[in-house]
Amino acid sequence: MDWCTKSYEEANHEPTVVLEGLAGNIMIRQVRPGDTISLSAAVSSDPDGNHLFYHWWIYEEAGSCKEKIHISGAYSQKAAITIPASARTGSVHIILSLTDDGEPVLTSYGRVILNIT
Ligand SMILES: [Ca+2]
Repeated sequence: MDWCTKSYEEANHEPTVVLEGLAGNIMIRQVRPGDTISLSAAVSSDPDGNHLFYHWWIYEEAGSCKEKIHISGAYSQKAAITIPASARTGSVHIILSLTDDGEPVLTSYGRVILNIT
């Protein structure tokens, strides 16, 4: 609400999520069991020049793959996940929470949907 009462320069603005260099915050990829998938949000930015904090996490309720999946580099600009070789079908939804250190703190979200085929 600072946007309403303060000038642009005084208010904090939410970070801009950019996944894998694409202009967008949702990405859908086809993957195979055993694949290792690289995730990058390195070109994301903040209009105020704030420092950014990255957190990649799996939104288990949204996906249909029941295998346990580990994210390496979950708190980095770049992360990776490996699809278990035992996974035969289903989807994995990965959320990126991108949080700035402005006042107030603001978070933007990106989503990567992996369809296992
Ligand atoms: Ca900001």
